Amino acid sequence: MDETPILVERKAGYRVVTLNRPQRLNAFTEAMHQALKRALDEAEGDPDCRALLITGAGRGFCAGQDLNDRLSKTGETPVLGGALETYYNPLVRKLRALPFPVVAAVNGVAAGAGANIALACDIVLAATSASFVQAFAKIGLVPDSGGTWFLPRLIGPARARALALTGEPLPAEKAEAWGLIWKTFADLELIGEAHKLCTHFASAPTLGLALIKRALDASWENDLDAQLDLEREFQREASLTPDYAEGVRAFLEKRTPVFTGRKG
Ligand code: T3D
Repeated sequence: MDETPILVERKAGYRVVTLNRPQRLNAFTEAMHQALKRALDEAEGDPDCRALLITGAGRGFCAGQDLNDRLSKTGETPVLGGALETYYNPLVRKLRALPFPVVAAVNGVAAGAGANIALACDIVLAATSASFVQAFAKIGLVPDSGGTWFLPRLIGPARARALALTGEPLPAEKAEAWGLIWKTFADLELIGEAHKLCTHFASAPTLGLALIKRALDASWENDLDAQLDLEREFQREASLTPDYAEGVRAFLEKRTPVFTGRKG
């Protein structure tokens, strides 16, 4: 089952990463973490990769940590923290920092760290049958992988608290209505819509999009003055890219711009 816990497909201008342990709803093992890290590093190192699509194999997106790895043969549970430091936290940081858009296509249940890893992606699309479950409280844990940070910011403190404290599943359409995710699609349409979005990003002004990601992330910590200063600096940087020149020229010439996503 674990021979290829992560599948990578190269498309024109983007890559598709599929979490691939369907019998366990794509729950994370160490091998899966290591394979995912390799896949993300390789995508980042590929100048032709201008977007990433993350989805799950089978009927689920990801059920978080594989709990089989958290019970020894003698019935003992481990002291946690190490896997967050080694795997989950670097994964969330990497998803936020990748210099191109990351689209999650949540094809089914996303639970525990699986839910919060989806929320760490730039744009979250979900199948109408999918749900988001902060399963941690049900086993005596605390939402991790950024859950305690993303939830209150995306849906406000009241909803964040209730979801985290009860572990109640949030159906995809309600998640969309609450602003937790971008859009839901009929199950059979989800993956096609996710590919459409990544195809769009594959010919977008990638360096500008990377600056947008950084600016929005920085805004959580900045006051308005600091954010205005940051926008000035990022706008200066964006204006030095060939894609900005191309965007302006194409607009004035009333044609579709051809963006390279490159510095020169
Ligand atoms: O280092 C650290 O450990 C800290 C990091 C923590 C990160 C975390 O993610 S902690 C939270 C771990 N995840 C969970 O607690 C979720 C557990 N799963 C569920 O609550 C349910 O499976 C779901 C709500 C996700 C889906 O329910 P349902 O009814 O659709 O499916 P199911 O029948 O429960 O699951 C299908 C199979 O997947 C089943 O196996 P079986 O009986 O067919 O052989 C089930 O045991 C397996 N599975 C689902 N989730 C996990 C899992 N196996 C191992 N680990 C899982 N997390």
